[in-house]
Amino acid sequence: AMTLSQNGTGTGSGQLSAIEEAKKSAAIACAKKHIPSSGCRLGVGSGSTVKHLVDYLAENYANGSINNLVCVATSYQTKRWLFEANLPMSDLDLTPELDVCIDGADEVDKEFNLIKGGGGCLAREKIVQTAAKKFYVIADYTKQSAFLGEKYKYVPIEVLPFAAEPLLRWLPAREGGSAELRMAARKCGPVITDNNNYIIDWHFDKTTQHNWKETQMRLNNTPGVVDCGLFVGVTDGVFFAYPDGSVQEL
Ligand code: ABF
Repeated sequence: AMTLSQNGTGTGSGQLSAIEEAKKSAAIACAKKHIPSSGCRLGVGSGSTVKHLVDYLAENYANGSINNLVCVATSYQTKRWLFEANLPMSDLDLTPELDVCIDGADEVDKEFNLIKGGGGCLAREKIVQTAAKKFYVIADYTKQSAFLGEKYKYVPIEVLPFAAEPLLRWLPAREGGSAELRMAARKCGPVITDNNNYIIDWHFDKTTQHNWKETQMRLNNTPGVVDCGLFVGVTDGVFFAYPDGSVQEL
């Protein structure tokens, strides 16, 4: 476990909020444990928690404590961060096998099943995760739950634009709940993913029990669905960080 200062609650004067401190300590604890100091082919996830991982890598690559590193990004944003941090990058064409992948999540249950894609990245994340021998999740305490859906309300689904309208009808008709096309922040049009697709947020029925493994298989078997934000049975370990600065590796 790691300890951080307890006063990281202000957002002004360069201080991180408690939640950002937690994200940062989860990222650092995971990196220290699972990124070898030399020769790692690393899948780098997406989102604000992963940004702290990129900062840690930047510092430790620049000072030589990590060397022979090669990073494969799971999103355009992560690619930009890696580029700006002067970190060596590859892609799955050149580096189709990765040693480790580290990513964030929106919700993590007791069995390490995940809901991802709240930030719009999920299909590339699942490809990079599958290409890696080991997959670790970094998260702050707000993401920890007993079962998927305890806190999070929907499953993001990346879909081909051609199939969006029928899928908005098929999904709730078959799976219950309701489905919504995710719109861009200022609502002039749909969110466009890194793969030029749309996202449908499927708001599942919270009163019924879901077998997420089977749901994932059904969703991914539906014409027009590229992938969904359910990551079931693929996580090797989770690093949760708490407001008191401690990190728990599960
Ligand atoms: C991406 O970023 C998504 O799959 C997941 O929804 C999200 C987690 O982001 P954050 O760390 O900002 O909460 O990995």
